[in-house]
Amino acid sequence: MTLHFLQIAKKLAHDAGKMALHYQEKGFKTETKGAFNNLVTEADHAVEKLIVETIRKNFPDHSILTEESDPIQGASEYKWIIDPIDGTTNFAHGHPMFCISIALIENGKPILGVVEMPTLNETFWAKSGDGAYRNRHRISVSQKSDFKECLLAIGVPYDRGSERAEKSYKMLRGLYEQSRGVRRTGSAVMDLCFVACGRYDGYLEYGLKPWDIAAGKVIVEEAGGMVTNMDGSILNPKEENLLASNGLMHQPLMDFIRAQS
Ligand code: LIP
Repeated sequence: MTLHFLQIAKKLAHDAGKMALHYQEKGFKTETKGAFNNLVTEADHAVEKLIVETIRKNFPDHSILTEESDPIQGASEYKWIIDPIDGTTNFAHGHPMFCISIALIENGKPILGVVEMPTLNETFWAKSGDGAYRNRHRISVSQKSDFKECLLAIGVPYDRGSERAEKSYKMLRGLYEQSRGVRRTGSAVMDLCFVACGRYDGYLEYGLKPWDIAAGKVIVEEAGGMVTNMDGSILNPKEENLLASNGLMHQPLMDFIRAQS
């Protein structure tokens, strides 16, 4: 059954990626959601409509949670968690770092994740118990275990000036001072996929939403990495303060985070 779900999710993510690229070519309207820097575009809505309608047609009794619309409650044990365009600010500026994220949860447990990166021609995907892949190639996290060997990533929440934003700026400096470098991709989902394939050795961010986390979490864990709360406790989709790593860097990063607070 999960293979069938995976095939539908991969085709849907690919079609959604093509739609997003089409909007980048033809142009689109952009609005703000509350804060001046929290954007949503016409493309976010159109891609979401395509994904929701396709899931409803194939699985009318499944639940759906998406970033830009109200949740849909179904009778079955399955729930899809969708970020139609993750990295919307990048997308709105014509920057190539954005992706489409589709995850499936069965009785509260993530069972598959598909992430389409149309500008990179890369599809990251994983089915629980079967490993993680980038296109046709099996991927795994890095084996780095020392900050001095690491390339890390950090995200900064939209609410500038908040306590968690201040903590993020402080951590950015602290990580920079002891690692090979720190990247701010602007897409939590891409940061997670880059940990899964060893491009990054660790990533942390406050204030994420379930759609920023669900698919990337399955992919990192199936690639041999870890995704938890910043204190190492189990991360459930409602919680927002995320630490992801290759596993070997989890304790050093948790110690670093604790030392910052
Ligand atoms: C974004 C995340 C990013 C985070 C932004 C926002 P969006 O998601 O991918 O990591 O820093 O605050 O949550 O809004 O592009 O889907």
